[in-house]
Amino acid sequence: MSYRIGLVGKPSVGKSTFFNAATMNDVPEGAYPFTTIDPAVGEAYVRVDCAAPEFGETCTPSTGYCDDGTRFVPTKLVDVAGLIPGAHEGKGLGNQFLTDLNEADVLVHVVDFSGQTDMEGEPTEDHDPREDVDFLEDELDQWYLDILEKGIERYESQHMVEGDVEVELAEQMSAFRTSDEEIKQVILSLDLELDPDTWDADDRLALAREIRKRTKPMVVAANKMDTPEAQANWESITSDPDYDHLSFVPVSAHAEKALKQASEQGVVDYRPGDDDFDITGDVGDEQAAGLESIREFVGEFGGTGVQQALEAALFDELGVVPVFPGSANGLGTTDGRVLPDVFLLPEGATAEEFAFHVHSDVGDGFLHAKDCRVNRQISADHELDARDVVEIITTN
Ligand SMILES: Nc1nc2c(ncn2[C@@H]2O[C@H](COP(=O)(O)OP(=O)(O)OP(=O)(O)O)[C@@H](O)[C@H]2O)c(=O)[nH]1
Ligand SMILES: [Mg+2]
Repeated sequence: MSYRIGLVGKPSVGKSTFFNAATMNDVPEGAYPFTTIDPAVGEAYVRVDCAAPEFGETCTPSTGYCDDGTRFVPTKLVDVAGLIPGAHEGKGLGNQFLTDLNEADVLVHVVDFSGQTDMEGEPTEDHDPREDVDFLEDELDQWYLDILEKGIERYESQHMVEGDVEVELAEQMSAFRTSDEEIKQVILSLDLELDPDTWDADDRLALAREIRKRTKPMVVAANKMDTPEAQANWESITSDPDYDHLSFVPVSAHAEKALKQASEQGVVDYRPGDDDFDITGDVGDEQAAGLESIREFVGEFGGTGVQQALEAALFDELGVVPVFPGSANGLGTTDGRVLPDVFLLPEGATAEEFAFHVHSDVGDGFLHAKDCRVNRQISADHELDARDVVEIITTN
């Protein structure tokens, strides 16, 4: 199972810079709106503490890599075109963009916290990033509402009598990968009846918003935190109770990119996500000064925030559980590899579901599973925890 993290936000906030820093790609970046038109997909990584050292072993990853006890597990990252107010009515690049978003399991909303770009992504001063945070939520809600209204219309025109409204709505919203059971739960959780005739405009919007929150969880990447303006906005927004419902990660995409580039040049030793690095090669005065200010930044904020934002999205918001397939005789597998894989499983995945993720044959032949750390048998419906090392015992 591979997850897609979508980078969203208005133009010129630094989505492509973030994307390039995370994936070491080279898509165009620019201080003008709509630099990006076609979405780019790349491979980024999320960190998981490797389990091999606990077994006195060294791992041999088959995908991604391991750096000094930290596994870097590949995941897909998508850089989409900038979104402006009215996109659901076709403004800017409009609906195309929203369609690209459909494919994302979780969103990182990149916001220019420096306040130096307006709603259209043009240069300005003293713009309040709150407006950006609000507009993206509103825009997504309107998009969901449009689709919800279509479902209601269809329900009303086809059935006319009371019926399973949630089935019709789930079908209309199938692109968001929601089920009729989930829609029903949302309707009831808002104290609404299972009859759209009784829903007023506010009810419909509340419903759209709730379905959106569940199907497109997101974190806010407060970008350009290397500027004093952004740091001031950070103080005021993260202490504003109106924004308690969101989680914010302080980010400098510039800093991450500079460190990755210096690392490629072989002049710094930097492990992505770390809050410090070593200068290992000859750097000129200018680069040395730049690196020292980055050192100050990562020390203060606990990293550049790029890794942290990706991991907050996947692990905290989406609830993805990383699991190592292990085996009883040490951790070696038949071809001599040690802990070659880390599987990213959906929240609440059981031992048996894990077996199906490994391979359908493994799932079909499932007998029981074993927690390799404590050498104890676990049952098919046991829910797995992050970093479990699990061996599957099959009939074949
Ligand atoms: N100070 C600072 N500037 C940044 C940072 N990240 C990006 N920028 C600048 O912001 C501008 C826009 O960056 P892009 O990455 O092209 O922004 P985008 O969100 O992809 O823009 P569109 O493709 O037009 O939607 C560029 O001039 C970047 O150099 C950062 O962390 N700090
Ligand atoms: Mg871009």
